[in-house]
Amino acid sequence: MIKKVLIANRGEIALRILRACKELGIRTVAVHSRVDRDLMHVRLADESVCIGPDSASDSYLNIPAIISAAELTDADAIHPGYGFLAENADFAEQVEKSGFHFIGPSPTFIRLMGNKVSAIRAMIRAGVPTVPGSNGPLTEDDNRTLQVARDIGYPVLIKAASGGGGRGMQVVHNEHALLKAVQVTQREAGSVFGDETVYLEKYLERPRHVEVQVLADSHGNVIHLGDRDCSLQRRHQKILEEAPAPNIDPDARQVVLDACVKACKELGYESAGTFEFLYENGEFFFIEMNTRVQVEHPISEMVTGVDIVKEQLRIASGEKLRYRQEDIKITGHAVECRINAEDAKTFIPSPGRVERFHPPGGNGVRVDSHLYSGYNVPPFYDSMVAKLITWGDDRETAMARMRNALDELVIVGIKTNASLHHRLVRDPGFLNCAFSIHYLEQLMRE
Ligand code: MV4
Repeated sequence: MIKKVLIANRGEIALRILRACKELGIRTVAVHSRVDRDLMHVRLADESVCIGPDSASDSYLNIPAIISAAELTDADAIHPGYGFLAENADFAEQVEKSGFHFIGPSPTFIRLMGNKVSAIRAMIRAGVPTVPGSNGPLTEDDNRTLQVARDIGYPVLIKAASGGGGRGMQVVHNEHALLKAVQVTQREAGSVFGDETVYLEKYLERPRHVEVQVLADSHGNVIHLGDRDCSLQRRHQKILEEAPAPNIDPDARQVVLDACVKACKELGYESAGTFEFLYENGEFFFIEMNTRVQVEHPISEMVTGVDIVKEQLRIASGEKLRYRQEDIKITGHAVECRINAEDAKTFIPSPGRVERFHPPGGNGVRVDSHLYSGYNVPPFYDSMVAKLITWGDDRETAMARMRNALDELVIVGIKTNASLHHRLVRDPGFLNCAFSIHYLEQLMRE
């Protein structure tokens, strides 16, 4: 069993990982930037190491500093959390070459999924439904590019193979615009990602974003923990998520859940992972796979009772999964609101001192946050400061509890987007599940 974990992250997820380690009797090392010395998890960790100045590139992205800290403290494993180095295959490789466990899948697998073209090809081979498209890079052969687009029909979307998360994409509505757009996207991809490879897909105009959570151990055992709807987003930043995804065709759901499990087995996946799909007119289309624990993992924990981070730690220790698929029952409904330190209308970040913090409570309420009264939110990192998560027997109860939780929440001293959530959880279109990935941005425009 892993005895000591270095937590290569900050904020709420560092605290979440620390709590899981403590429950399992694993010792913890916090690494932090200079400004982050007062973080909650730094105080609670068995040991802490300052790995650099405030800027993330000098600290949480500083691979040699993190590996040195692991050597200095004699850690066995490194948990990357999400963001920062979590999906950096070179980091995972260096962690392993230095003799530590990387808590996540192999560097090879991270690389396979990091390239969206190789990810899609792997999923096609494994029988996961993908978006109709080029199923590979666009070539120099313009006639072939034109033909692929003609075959799938306009509008089409050009995507960078090294993109993902919304960067490096362009919609094309007709044949006249295609080749120019391909060229522009290639140039952009080359300068932003250092890789000009682009591919093409049918552009789905009003899909929902539905993802499937999986857990896979090093013995070939794989389970899914159901799905989540993450459609409510702005500029590719998720704002509110719920599990299970509401109003999904039950047959299509069962097929896609089984396909994800089968794909993990065939591809030899290990650790927690997420398959991202677009869902439109009762059909699922794979777009990307995330090889990390995600921000929204708690809602899957709430409806399954499985502790995803503890399972990640156990899997990295070589243990077998403690659940078979039959053991997993999706019970009730969960929703998560991401509370960001930002202006609710302009989205301008609002760092500063939190004069007063009062988290909500009660039956079915979970708060994942590193905030405390007197904490100073630094301006250097992501603005998310808390996740409010509620559970109920059904979607209505979970939403009613979220309305209460938002009413109880007190954060004084910084601006937050809580009022946006307050509005969302009363919005008739949202409550009736009449939404797509464009819903929130449309609502903001009105
Ligand atoms: C798409 C799409 C429509 N059609 N692919 C955006 C981020 C990246 N993960 C994939 N994205 C999209 N791919 C096809 N073929 C629309 C999006 C998209 C989106 C996807 C998920 C969540 C939010 C989104 C917001 C805008 C566009």
